[in-house]
Amino acid sequence: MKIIEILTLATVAIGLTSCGRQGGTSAADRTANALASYVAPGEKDEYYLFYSGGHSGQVFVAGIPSLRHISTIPVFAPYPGTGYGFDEESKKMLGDFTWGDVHHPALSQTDSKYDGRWLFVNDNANNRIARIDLRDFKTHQILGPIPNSIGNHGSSFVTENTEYILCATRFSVPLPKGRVADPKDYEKEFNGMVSGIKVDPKTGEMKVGWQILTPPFDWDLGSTGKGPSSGWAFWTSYNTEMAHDLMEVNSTQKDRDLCAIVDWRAAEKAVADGKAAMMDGVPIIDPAKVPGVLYFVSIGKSPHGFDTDPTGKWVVAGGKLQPATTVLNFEKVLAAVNNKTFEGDFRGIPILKYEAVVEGEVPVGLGPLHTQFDGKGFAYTSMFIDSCIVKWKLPPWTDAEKKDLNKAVLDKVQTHFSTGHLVVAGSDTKNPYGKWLVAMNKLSAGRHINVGPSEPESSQLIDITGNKMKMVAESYTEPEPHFAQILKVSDVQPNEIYPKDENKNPNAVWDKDATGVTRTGNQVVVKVTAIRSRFTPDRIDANVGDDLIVHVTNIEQTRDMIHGFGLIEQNINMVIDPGETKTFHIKLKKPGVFPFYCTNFCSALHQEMQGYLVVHGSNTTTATGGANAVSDSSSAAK
Ligand code: RUQ
Ligand code: CUA
Repeated sequence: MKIIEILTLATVAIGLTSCGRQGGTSAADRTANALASYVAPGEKDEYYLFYSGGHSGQVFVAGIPSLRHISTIPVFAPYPGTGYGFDEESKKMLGDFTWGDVHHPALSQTDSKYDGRWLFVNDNANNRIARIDLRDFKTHQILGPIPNSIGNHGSSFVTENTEYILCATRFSVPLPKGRVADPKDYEKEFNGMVSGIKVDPKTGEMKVGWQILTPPFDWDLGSTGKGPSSGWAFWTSYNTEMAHDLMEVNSTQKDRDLCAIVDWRAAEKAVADGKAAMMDGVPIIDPAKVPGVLYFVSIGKSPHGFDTDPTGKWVVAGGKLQPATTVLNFEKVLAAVNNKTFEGDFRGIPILKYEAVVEGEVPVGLGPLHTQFDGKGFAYTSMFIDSCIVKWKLPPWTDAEKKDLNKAVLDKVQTHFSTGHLVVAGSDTKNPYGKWLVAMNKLSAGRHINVGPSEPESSQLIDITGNKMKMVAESYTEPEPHFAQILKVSDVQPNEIYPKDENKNPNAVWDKDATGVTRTGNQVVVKVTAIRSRFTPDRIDANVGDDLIVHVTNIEQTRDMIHGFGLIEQNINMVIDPGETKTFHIKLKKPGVFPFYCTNFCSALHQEMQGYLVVHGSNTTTATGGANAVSDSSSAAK
């Protein structure tokens, strides 16, 4: 049977595949599970779950253990709920794009532990990386499209001290971007890329540091090293065949795919030593000419995840189409690098001898994708085809286990259904919190009330404190969670307001006397204050053809005293937090009286928080009524 038929059948057969125990539904289990995930009214969750919103372009924040959705952080798409994409600053960040495809959130780290500063997310679609600041849970920077990089999927992987966000391309194209070649000449003309995005340690500001040119494989998921693998990074690939059409068949021909092992410190040094050539403003390293930057290792059957354990010694690949995970021993990888234990090369890049670096292949079942770790020597792998999570033991293995690695497989719990990513709390740090695992499932197959043809995605919460895993709760989300990060609530201290003395916006105004309307030629600048329950000024006069720039400062200093600024029929919707200043800019195209109002219910007199934009049809601000209508065509035409 063809691989793809197996995959399709497996999807159809969901629920029929056996994955060990069924979720407990006895009365005692129901009570225990409910208590484990219940957060009583007035109580709070212990952890944040930041999960990617996929092609919604957003990040969702839920609480653990309740799995309740708490807020949405818009990143790559406008979001009227927070006014994102309407004010000048966020519009500028979004640029010409109104969507992105968020896959893998990564919390910033110091010494391989979460430092509670930033959350980085990648955009698979438009080759970008964004930084969310955990002081206000808002997007503060969008970098990209990254030059020389197409399909920013193998991303965003943070290094031990957030020196870099490392990214690898899913797609390959002729480089530099804009060059056209026939896809039939794929092998010769197309290239992939690994990018090192440098992060400013103080501000979190990102910029493209350097890139490593690669063959046109489709790089897939990866991770960064720590401990013995400090300074290294890993990616699988699924198209070593270098196919460019009929991918599901042509890219699954080989039994093994070449995966990347990158010494990013060597890449950094190569650039410092002048060994890179510039392309589109970025130093590019050709790894065939700069030995020691890139190595390959061949891993079974279209591998997907490539995850480093908390000690940094074990790196685990999930082979989508082989029923096992492959465990590499990084100490052996280093020995193979140093002793040049290679089994050949591909385009001048050494291929590490598989037998010299592998510790074992663990027969976890069908469709292993991603692996997470609890820091106690156990690994948890998501199984797409088998629809379950498998718990297994990391090396060192006993002799009996080594002889039969089935013995290292300890437990399976069924998921519903076809789990993609999973996350164990803190798995990518050197000290995981453990305790909870969330399975992010691709299909929910009617386990919820019917909402029509499209079903929500499901997430399931699994208690991993005991020998046996225990599923305790499930919830549904908007499209579409890929990876997630779990952060202990006590490990971050978000601001409650924007303090007045920290507002450095030159257009902020804090009292009535500073507000007002200034006209310079065709430009009308308005400075507005918002406080319960009025805008000052509450009347703005301007003319058709004017550039209207409005700065609104919310002068409240009380948490959650938020005001909105909705301007009718002008597609303007700002939301201004306490102490914040936001700006919109529009060209006035039609005459009329346009009410503006507060969109965020702020007080008993919220409804009264309104005003008028009067757009006169001529250049005289005194024009009114019918005269306005009459003079409209002439002034609008200019
Ligand atoms: S990939 S289901 Cu976009 Cu994260 Cu593995
Ligand atoms: Cu301000 Cu409602």
